[in-house]
Amino acid sequence: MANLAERWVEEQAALTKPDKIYWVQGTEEEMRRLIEIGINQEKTGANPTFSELNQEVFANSYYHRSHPTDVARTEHLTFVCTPKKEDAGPNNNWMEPKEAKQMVSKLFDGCMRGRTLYVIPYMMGNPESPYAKPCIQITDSIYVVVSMYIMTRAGKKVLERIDASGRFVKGLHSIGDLDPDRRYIMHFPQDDLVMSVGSGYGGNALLGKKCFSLRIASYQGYREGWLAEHMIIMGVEEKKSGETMYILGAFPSACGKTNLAMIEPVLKGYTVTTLGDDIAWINVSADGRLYAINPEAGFFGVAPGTSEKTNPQMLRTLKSGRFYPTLFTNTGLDLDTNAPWWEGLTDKAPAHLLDWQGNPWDSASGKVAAHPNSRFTVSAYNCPILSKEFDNPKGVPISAILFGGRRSDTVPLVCESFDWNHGVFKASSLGSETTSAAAGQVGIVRRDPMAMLPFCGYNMADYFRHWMNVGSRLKDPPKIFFVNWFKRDAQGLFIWPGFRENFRIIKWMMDRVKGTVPAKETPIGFMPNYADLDLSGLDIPQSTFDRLCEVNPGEWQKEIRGIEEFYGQFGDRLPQELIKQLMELKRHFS
Ligand code: GTP
Ligand code: SPV
Ligand code: MN
Repeated sequence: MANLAERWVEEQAALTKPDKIYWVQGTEEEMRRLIEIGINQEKTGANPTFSELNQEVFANSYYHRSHPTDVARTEHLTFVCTPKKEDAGPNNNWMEPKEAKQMVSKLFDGCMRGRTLYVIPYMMGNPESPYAKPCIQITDSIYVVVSMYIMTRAGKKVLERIDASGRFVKGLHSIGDLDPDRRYIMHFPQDDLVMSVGSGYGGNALLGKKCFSLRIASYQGYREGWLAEHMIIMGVEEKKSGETMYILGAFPSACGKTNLAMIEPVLKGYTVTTLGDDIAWINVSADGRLYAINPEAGFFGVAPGTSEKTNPQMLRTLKSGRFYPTLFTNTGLDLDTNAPWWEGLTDKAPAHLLDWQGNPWDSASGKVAAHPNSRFTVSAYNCPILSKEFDNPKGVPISAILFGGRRSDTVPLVCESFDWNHGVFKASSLGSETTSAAAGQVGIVRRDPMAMLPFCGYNMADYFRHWMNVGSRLKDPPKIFFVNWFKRDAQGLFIWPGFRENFRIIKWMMDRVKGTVPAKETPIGFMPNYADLDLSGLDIPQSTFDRLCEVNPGEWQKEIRGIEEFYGQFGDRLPQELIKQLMELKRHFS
C-alpha cells in the first residue's frame, strides 16, 4: 500500500492531470537544474520564469517578472472555510468547506495538463525542533519550487517524518491561468489543508508562509495553547554585559518588520542579531516564559526603500549568494549592468532602466520603475547577523513584545502598556494605513489587531481571549510596547527619521524592561521623558519630541469610535475584559 504522502499526491494528480509528476529532493544541484529550465523553457505569462542577473553585483541571483495582475496578496479572494461561519469570524471571508472544495476543484480539474506537477516535502521550523511541522506542497510553478527551497527546509527527508507522525499539512497549488477572476486561496483549518489557485505571488502561493504558518497554524495554536504570529524575532546584545535580550515585533505588511529585524544600531555598545523577519511561533515553557522560533528559513522582503543607508545588513544578505540562490521579483532592471534596481536603492536611477513590466522606463513619466510591492527572496543563512540561536530547537526566551503600525497621526512614537491585558487590548485595537502588500486601496486606516487581520485563521474574538489566556500562564509576562515610526507633519513628511534611528526606541524599551528608567503615565500607557531617550547626534529638539509623543484628545476620541465600530462586529463573543479596557480609555477622553 502506498504511504500517506503518495496517496494524497496521487489523488491530486488525478484531479489536476499533469503530464509529469516530479518529487523534489531538495538538493542544490536540482535547484540549478530547475532554474535552468525556468530560464530556457518555462514562461510566466509573456516572460521567461527566470533570467540570470549580474552575479558580481548580487551573487547567485535571478530575476523574475510576474503576470502584471499578480503582484500582491489578494485578501478579498482569501477564505477560511470552517463548518460554522462564526468560527471563521467577521475577520475572514467564509465559505462552507464542502461547497468551497467543490468550487475550487472545478478550477483545479485538468489545470496541470501539459505541465509538471512538483511535489515539495518541506518542514516549517528546524526539523530538530519539537515545534516544527512537516508539510507537502504541490505546485505547477518552478518559481514557487525555487522560492520554497529558499524559504523553507525542503527535501525528501521530510517524508520520513511524515511517515513517522502520520500527519502533515497539505497544500495544493496551481497558478491556473493567473486570471484574478479564477483566483482563490482557500483554507480548511479542520483538515490542515490549503487549496490555492490562480496566483504565483508569495503570500498566495508559497503555502508554508501566510497560509500555513499563520492562518492554519494560528488555529492549531488556539487548540493547542500556543501562538502563531506575524512577528519578527530579534536579539539585542549589550556588549558590556554580554547579555542578549530577545524581542518580538509585530507590524502589518510593509510596515517595517524586515528593517527592524536586522537593524544596525546607531548607538554604540549593542549588537543586533536576527532570528526572523515575518513569522514567529510562540510557546509557553515549563518555567512560565515565552519562547519563540521562526518557522521560516528565508526572507521574502519588500525591495523598495532597501539601501546601504536604510538596511545595510539586508544588502549584505542579498549580495552573499552563499548558500542558496536569491530571487528578485518585479523590480526594475538596469540594462547597462543587468542588475535589479528599485526606488531608494540609490539616490539616482540608472540611465537605462526597464520597469517591472519590462518596458523602457522614462524618468519623466512620474511612474515608479520597481513595483511598490516588488520583493526579494533570500535565504536567512546568507544573513551575516543571523543569530547563532536561529536553529535552537527550543527557540529563544522573550523579554519584550512590540506592536507597531503605520499612522500619520494619533499614535505616538512609543508607548508602554500598563500590563499584559492592557497590552492585549491595545494590540487588539491597533490601526494601520493599508500598503501595497495587498491588492486594494493604499493609505486607508483599518483596524489590524496584532498585525494579524489578514492572517488569523479563526474568529478574532476567540483569538483575543486566547492571548489573555496565554498571558495568565506566564510567570513574569514580557512588557508590551507600541511604536509608530510613521507620524507625519503638516507637509506630509515623516517627523521621525526611522530605520536605523529606531534603535534609540529599542534601547529605551530595554531600559524599561530592566527597570533603569522612569516613565510618564498617560491615559494610553507609559511614555518616555525627553531626557531618557538617547537622541545624541540627532536634531530632535524637545518641541519635535513633544509632537512625536503627543496624545491629542480629539484624535483619540475619533480613534475610540473606530475601535467601537470594529469591536461591534464580534457581538457577545468579544471578551468582557476588552470592553472594560475600552470603557476605561473612553472615560479619560470624555
Ligand atoms: P512584509 O514583508 O510585507 O511583512 O513587510 P515588513 O513589515 O517586513 O516591512 P519592511 O521592513 O519590508 O518595510 C516596508 C517598507 O517600509 C519599505 O519600503 C521600508 O523601506 C519602509 N520602512 C521600514 N522601516 C521604516 C521606518 O522606520 N521609517 C520609514 N519612513 N519607512 C520605513
Ligand atoms: C506580507 O504581505 O505580510 C508579506 C509578504 O510578508 S507575503 O508573503 O506575500 O504575505
Ligand atoms: Mn509579512
